[in-house]
Amino acid sequence: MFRIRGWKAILFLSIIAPMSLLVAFRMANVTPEPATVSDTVVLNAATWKTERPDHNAIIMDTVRADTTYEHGISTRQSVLVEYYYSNFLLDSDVVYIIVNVTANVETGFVHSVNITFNENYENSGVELFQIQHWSDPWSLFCHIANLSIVGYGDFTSLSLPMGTKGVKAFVAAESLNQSMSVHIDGIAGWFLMSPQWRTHYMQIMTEIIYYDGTAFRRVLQPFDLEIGPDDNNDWETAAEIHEGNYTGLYLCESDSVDFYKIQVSQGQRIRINVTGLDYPVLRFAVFLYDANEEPVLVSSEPDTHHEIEFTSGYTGYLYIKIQQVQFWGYYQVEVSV
Ligand SMILES: [Ca+2]
Ligand SMILES: [Ca+2]
Repeated sequence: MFRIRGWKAILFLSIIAPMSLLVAFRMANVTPEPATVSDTVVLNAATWKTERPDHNAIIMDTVRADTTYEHGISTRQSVLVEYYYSNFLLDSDVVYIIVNVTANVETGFVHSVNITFNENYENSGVELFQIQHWSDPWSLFCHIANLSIVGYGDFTSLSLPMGTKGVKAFVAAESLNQSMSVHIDGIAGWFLMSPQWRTHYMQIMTEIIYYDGTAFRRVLQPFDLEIGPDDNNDWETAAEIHEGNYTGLYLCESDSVDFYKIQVSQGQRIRINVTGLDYPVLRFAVFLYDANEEPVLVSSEPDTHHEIEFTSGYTGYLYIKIQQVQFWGYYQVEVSV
């Protein structure tokens, strides 16, 4: 099971060895726990969904959740889903994520910031990448301002081993000197530990506790992430789309067709842009069919981008088949009417 090769072994050992020394480490001089938190606000979940690739892929999707001075606090928060590594460490597919939290209060101070990673699939795990350096101002991989890390757990620190559902990792940070402005960002590796066909749901929850001058308050921001294979491989399962932009779509040898359908009216003009991302360079063809599965427009020359304009001669569903021809990778579909 512990099959680690080459430079990956160095990477892995550089993480796990120092971390075992730091389990349950707590810093002194931290702000005491608030006696009571008088109010909790749960902000709308920021959601992200993408097809699970079967090769290494650059994803680089930012899931943003910003609020501007709600209940005396302004937050800028994001989750950047960076890379997908297929069959990487521990023979697992790994998704690398950067969690980024900034909070400013109008009066009072920020008390603490907690970040929790939750998943109900028991075999997976989360590794807080180089957590021992998160408080280091010279770290390349994380940035922290006016906060000190007072606790953490993940599977490499053995405090949250794989094989249990629920919390996969957490970071607890408290503000230094009752700061009005704090920031933390760092990298987490999401070890899926599952076959490629499995869909995963991860919730990253950030919790900011602050004092607004009269009481302690709490603001929670969920980030709901989903990664799994598609199920739109034929006419019956075509995914319905509308005017707009669709991202996180993927084609490869083992998932060589994706079907979509869109409601059209007679005489309606539709523009469909299908664009492969820069890397890896997927080459594909696009076919439009009417509701009787008769082809109405074919853009069959394998390419990384197809721009199609179509005026419908009927009212009903228009079907779009995207066919992988060469290589693999993500693409996006933009529909304008
Ligand atoms: Ca697909
Ligand atoms: Ca498909």
